[in-house]
Order: sequence, then C-alpha cells, then structure tokens
Amino acid sequence: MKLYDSAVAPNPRRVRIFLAEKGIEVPSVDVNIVKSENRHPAFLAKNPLGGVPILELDDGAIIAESTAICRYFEETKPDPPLMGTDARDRAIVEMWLRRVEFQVAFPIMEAFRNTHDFFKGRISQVPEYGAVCKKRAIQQLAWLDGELTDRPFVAGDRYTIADITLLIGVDFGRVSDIRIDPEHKNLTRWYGEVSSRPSAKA
Ligand SMILES: N[C@@H](CCC(=O)N[C@@H](CS)C(=O)NCC(=O)O)C(=O)O
Repeated sequence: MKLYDSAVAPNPRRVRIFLAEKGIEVPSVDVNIVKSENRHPAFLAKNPLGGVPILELDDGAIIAESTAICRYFEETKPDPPLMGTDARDRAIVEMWLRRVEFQVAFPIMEAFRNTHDFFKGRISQVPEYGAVCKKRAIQQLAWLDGELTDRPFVAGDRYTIADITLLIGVDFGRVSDIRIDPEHKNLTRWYGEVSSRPSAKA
C-alpha cells in the first residue's frame, strides 16, 4: 500500500489527520505539485484527474478522492469511529461532511485556484469567480459559528471527518486571507480545540 501525498496541499492533509487520529501508518511518497509531478504521465496513469492524494493498494487498485481514502480506513480500522457509529449517526456525519465540503472547503479552494499565482498558467483562472467564492466562504463560516452554539463539534458530540475537513479548509483559507472572525466565538472555540489535537500537526 502507498499513499501519494503532498505536504503543502489541504486534501492530502485531511487524509494524514484522519490516519493520525486512527493511529494508522501508511508508507507514503511526496508528490511535488509545485513542480507539477502530479501532471507527469506516470502519475496521470494512476489518476487521470491529476489530484492528490491517491492511495495505491497492494493489488494495484487506486483510490482517489480524499473522503474515499478515509472511508477505506474507516472500514478497515473502525476505531475510533470518525465517520459515524450507526445508521443515524453515519447519516448525520455524512450530511455535515458534505455541507462543510460544499459550503466552506470548496469555495475556499476555488478562491485559491482562481486568484493565486500557483494556478496561473495551470488552469483558466476567473478572478471574479474567486472573489465570489471567497465572499461565500466567509459568509458560510458565519453560518457555522451559529451551528456550533450548542454542540462541541460540527456533527455533534464527537470529533469526526467533518471537523477534519473544516480544519483543513480553514487553515488553507489563510493563503487567500479567509480567516475566522474573532467575533465568532463558537467557531473560535471549536478551532482552538481541534487545532490543538496532536493529529492537527499531520
Ligand atoms: N476532490 C479531490 C481533490 C483533489 C485535488 O484537487 N487535490 C489538490 C490538492 S488539495 C491538487 O492535487 N492540486 C494540484 C493540482 O490540481 O495540480 C480530493 O478530495 O482528493
């Protein structure tokens, strides 16, 4: 098994945090996305979309998409559960994972992709769209602050993949000057807790 990782990118970090929480070690190789190693034919043969991370299993199967990689490890090592415990809980975690991805992490990443020099010449950037995404991400962080009024974690009483996804999104947002407003006390408290877990260093 091999994890194709990247030390500088948020989705690979999501998998690393997930693995750290589970106490799983996986051999990994760093793909240098700054040097576009993820666009070399050898990597594209494994993942034609070129994104990192990917997990290569011993039978040669490739699992791309960070949540799918997390799902694999949730099934192979269920404890501690990070994607729900029963039908009700799994559905609630999935709901919050998708909400965090679509409402916050995705706009943060699109703000970066459409405005940052890193993607100049790599994709067709639309800076105006990036600005809209940035505004959207900031609005949705305010919404999440309200959601966190009466529960410690995004999906309830337990730390889950939804928290990991929000954490990697928020940390990556700094590159585009998207930050938690200190006035948002619930989100600030949540951030302090999740970022002080040892796994956050992954
Ligand atoms: N939905 C995919 C996203 C994969 C993706 O776009 N990864 C980014 C890093 S977070 C990447 O490879 N960026 C470099 C590039 O697109 O060239 C996942 O969750 O794994």
